[in-house]
Amino acid sequence: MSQLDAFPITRKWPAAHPDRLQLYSLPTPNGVKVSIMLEETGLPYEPHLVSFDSNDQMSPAFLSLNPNNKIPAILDPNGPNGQPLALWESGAILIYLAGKTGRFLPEDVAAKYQTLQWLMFQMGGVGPMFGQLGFFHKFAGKEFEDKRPRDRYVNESKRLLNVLNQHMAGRAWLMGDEYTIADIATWPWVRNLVGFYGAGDIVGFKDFPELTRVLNAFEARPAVQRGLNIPARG
Ligand SMILES: N[C@@H](CCC(=O)N[C@@H](CS)C(=O)NCC(=O)O)C(=O)O
Repeated sequence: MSQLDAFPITRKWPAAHPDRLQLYSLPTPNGVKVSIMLEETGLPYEPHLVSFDSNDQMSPAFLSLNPNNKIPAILDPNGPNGQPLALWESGAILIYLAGKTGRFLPEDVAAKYQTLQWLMFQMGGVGPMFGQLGFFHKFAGKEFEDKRPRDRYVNESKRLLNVLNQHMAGRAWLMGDEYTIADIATWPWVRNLVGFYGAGDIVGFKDFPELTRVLNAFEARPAVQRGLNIPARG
């Protein structure tokens, strides 16, 4: 018996290593934030694939941990006070893992809150807006005759990209020289916009040279390359 047996999610996704942090995810732009963070920190963990093909995110086992039916989610057997901690929302998970490992969130108080500012900018702006653009540009919304919703998200995505592009001039990472959880949250979404969504032309990505530069640097990190494919798709 392990402490994790009390969590119904472990019945659908049994923990082979109950002493390790359990990750329930899929390599989407939100999912890879956490696998990249785990790879960057070297924390031992066990990844479990939540397949959208079989609607795993709607299963009672998954909903028992995250009632919001979205990946990523984690279950840490060694949470605060030695108790297991279940957590969802990628931004909260990144902050938690940064606190647990002392990595990728500056100690300096001002720099810490500025990192959280950029993290919130990703969570509240970049992710939701790019996601909507993906719907109207690549998925079901593509067929809609009325192009105004698509155009709204194109314009908003361009605006966000411009904010990022201006900020990145003369900086290696969002916080300057220091690579942080804000980068781990943001660059997978920029990558997804031009890659998987194929929206580079429609947002004029070539007009944002700083973003291409930083995205290349992000993708060159070995931990990022590993994290982008975790959990492996079945
Ligand atoms: N704000 C959430 C968003 C998570 C999210 O949207 N996850 C998507 C994949 S990228 C998902 O699980 N979609 C499944 C569904 O909506 O059924 C986070 O950052 O964790």
